Amino acid sequence: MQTVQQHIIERQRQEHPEASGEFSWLLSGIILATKVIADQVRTAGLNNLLGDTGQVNVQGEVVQKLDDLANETILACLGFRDTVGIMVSEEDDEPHIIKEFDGRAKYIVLFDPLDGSSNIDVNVSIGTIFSILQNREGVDSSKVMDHILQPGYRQVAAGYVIYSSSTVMAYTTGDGVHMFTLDPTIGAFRLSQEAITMPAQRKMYSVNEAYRSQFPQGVQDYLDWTKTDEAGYSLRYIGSLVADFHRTLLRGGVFLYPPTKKAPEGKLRLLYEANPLAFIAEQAGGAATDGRQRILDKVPTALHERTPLIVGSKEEVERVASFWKPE
Ligand code: P6P
Repeated sequence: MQTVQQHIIERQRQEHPEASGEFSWLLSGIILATKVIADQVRTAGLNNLLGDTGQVNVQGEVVQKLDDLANETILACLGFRDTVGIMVSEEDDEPHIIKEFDGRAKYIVLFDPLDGSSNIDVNVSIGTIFSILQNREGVDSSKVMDHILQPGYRQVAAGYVIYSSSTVMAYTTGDGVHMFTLDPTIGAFRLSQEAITMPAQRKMYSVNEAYRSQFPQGVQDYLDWTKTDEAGYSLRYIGSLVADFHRTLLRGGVFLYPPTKKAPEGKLRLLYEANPLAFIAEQAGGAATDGRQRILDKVPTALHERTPLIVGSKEEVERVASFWKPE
């Protein structure tokens, strides 16, 4: 049996012997938070935690009670990890400045505390997504946005936790993708799959086709092709990003959230949704683009900016690109 903490320390020892354990200390804060969230999600129906708070967040979305709880849980579990300088949450307009960057505090944690929360009340799988950057050498701590708005290829780690029939964590630090299942009898995430590779192709696409008429013509052409006898694709769409991505990571296929007339830059957020999932996808041998460029090469210009997202098996992402070449 290997827990995620042991795995992280072991990999750090092998891959980054110079690491002083600060990074694994940070990750253990995230692990603690997601164990608490898993318990809150599992018992929400019993503790009057379903439904919304009546508030609307910076995204213009109604805040579910569990969104708030998950957000506060992560802020509390990480706020006292002296290696964290800044935290960025999907739920909060502004970054949380925890402390000045110094020799020890050098990490920026960006997260969507509970993605897909509109599905909570109907017991559909939901998830936490996180991305970790390091502060930029030589840039003053006061230049907060300069430290945050880094392209995704600079991430030092990324991961997600899916709260479903079981609670599963996947993470990467750039040395492959590793997956752990929460063992409720001991309260620890135990290694379930190491060095996961995404199948290079699979005849499965995942998109909300209700918006089809709003998609760029090239995307509509791709969707028409998938329905031909020659193509023979099937469609799976859960409407919860972490669940749709988790299936794509393990079984292959392609997930698309293209631009629509209502959301010309797509609906999903670059910093704490597309970037971490793109890092994981590439580390598993997959690919992620916004239709024009690699997600991880995009230079962010705003904290909550959105991006179109095409992510999944390399060949499937390339096949979408063969139909849709945005001008
Ligand atoms: P639509 C959930 O609200 C979410 O942010 C993602 O989890 C999911 O992939 C997407 O929105 C679903 O959006 O427009 O298909 O309902």
